[in-house]
Amino acid sequence: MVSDLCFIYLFLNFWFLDLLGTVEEILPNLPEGITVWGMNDSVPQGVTSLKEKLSTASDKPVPRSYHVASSLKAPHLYIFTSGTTGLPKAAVITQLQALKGSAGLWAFGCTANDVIYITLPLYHSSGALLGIGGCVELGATCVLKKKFSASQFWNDCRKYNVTVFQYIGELCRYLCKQPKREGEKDHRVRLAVGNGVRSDVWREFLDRFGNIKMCELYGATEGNICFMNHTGKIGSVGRTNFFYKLLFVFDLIKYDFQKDEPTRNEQGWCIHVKKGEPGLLISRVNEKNPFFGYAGSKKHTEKKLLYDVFKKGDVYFNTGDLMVQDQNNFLYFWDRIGDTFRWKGENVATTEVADIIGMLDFIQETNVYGVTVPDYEGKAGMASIILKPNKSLDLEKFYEQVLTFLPAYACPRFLRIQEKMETTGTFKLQKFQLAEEGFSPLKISDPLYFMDNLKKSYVPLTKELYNQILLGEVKL
Ligand SMILES: *[C@@H]1O[C@H](CO)[C@@H](O)[C@H](O)[C@H]1NC(C)=O
Ligand SMILES: *[C@@H]1O[C@H](CO)[C@@H](O)[C@H](O)[C@H]1NC(C)=O
Ligand SMILES: *[C@@H]1O[C@H](CO)[C@@H](O)[C@H](O)[C@H]1NC(C)=O
Ligand SMILES: CC(=O)N[C@H]1CO[C@H](CO)[C@@H](O)[C@@H]1O
Repeated sequence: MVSDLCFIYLFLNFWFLDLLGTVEEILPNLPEGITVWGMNDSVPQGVTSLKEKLSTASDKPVPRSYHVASSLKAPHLYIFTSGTTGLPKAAVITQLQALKGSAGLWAFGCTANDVIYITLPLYHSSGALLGIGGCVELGATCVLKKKFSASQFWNDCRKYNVTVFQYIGELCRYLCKQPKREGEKDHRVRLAVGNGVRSDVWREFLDRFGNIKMCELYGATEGNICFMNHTGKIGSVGRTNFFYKLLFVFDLIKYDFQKDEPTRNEQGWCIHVKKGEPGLLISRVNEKNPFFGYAGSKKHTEKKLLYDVFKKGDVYFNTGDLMVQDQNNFLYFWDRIGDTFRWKGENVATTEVADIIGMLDFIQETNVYGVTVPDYEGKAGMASIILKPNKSLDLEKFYEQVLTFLPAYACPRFLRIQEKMETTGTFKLQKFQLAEEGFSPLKISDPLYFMDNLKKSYVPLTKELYNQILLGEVKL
């Protein structure tokens, strides 16, 4: 198995050729002992041709001595976690994690007869460990797409007889936003495995593309915790039971959005949330459930850990995700902590606001975040949107939509129209940069609007209006 996983690098080499120029620049400066391999007939000096080596390699099974891992805790590879906030960090993936990851598709009922379509980047754990590792483990067929394309997705599925695909974040939503076509249920896809699909999108997806079993999987690249949907319940990432409790010791704890840290009681301990209340998901770190941290910097590793949570000396991994557990122990994703902001003493879940705005027929893309307004506590909501091609912005309709479906505190005070949005490698929207840019029409060239409750609409945010807001003459 361990030797099989080496094939991951083979696949990755197809991608590597695109980046050869970048690697070439630093080749002379690489420390001794690092070998760069290229999957091509001709490779530049300093790079070893894997194709050439393969052509002379034996086709006999690999001797056992080569595929015995010396230690399950030894690093298997490093994976850069996406930089939604701050800089990317290299998470250490051990042999054990790679082995566990490769069992994911099997656990969801995939077999050697499945054809698995992977459009996710292979530099993340989902595509590389669960996807490629999973295919190798099963001996299943893998259809690799260099870059996800919403318009070609179903054609590819038909062409290659795809039975299973992997999704992440916004992929299903992009597919739902495609213009409707004839015969959309005409395919062999029976299962989709991934994470982060919102419940409204999940429903729409099933309605439109047929009876595909959607298996939500929750797990951070560097995390020591993982949930799987064991029920196919819409919106839920999984259900806890005795078995899970035994395997993964996790808790949901109260979070203080003002201070941006877990709430502690008078004794200094963290507090469990009640069922139905959002809480920060943390998981116990110990011998059985270790956390391997990030390469290089101890600081990054420390930041992900919480100490003395419920008693002196205990250690927990902070997932950074807020979850809600219902009365029947189903877990639902609520928001990322960095994404939730506080306004008028209330916590605004940006995913909820984005879902409501996304229902409007002229909206292509929505990104919700909080901006700082002088003399106001918390953050005022801003919705940055992209319009659908050939659709025009209806400000009154927008106003009506948010006011009807959202509590007053969650209605975005500002609206920004963008031509295109920067996303991280996993399609996550870059909020950090936008939040930094604030709401000043002097600095931002995109059209900006302001929620006007008297006019019952959004109005252009002029320089005059901006100044009135800063002076407190116009209240938010
Ligand atoms: C790959 O090999 C081909 C054929 O030998 C060559 O023309 C091409 O330049 C090579 N590509 C790179 C990126 O080195
Ligand atoms: C897909 O299945 C059909 C019918 O079973 C078969 O004729 C075709 O060759 C398959 N396509 C691929 C790419 O395997
Ligand atoms: C938008 O409108 C133009 C001109 O009316 C048309 O050529 C184009 O195909 C339209 N695009 C879409 C995506 O509907
Ligand atoms: C992995 C797993 O347990 N998947 C389950 C997801 O939900 C369906 C529908 O209830 C179950 O049949 C699967 O077993």
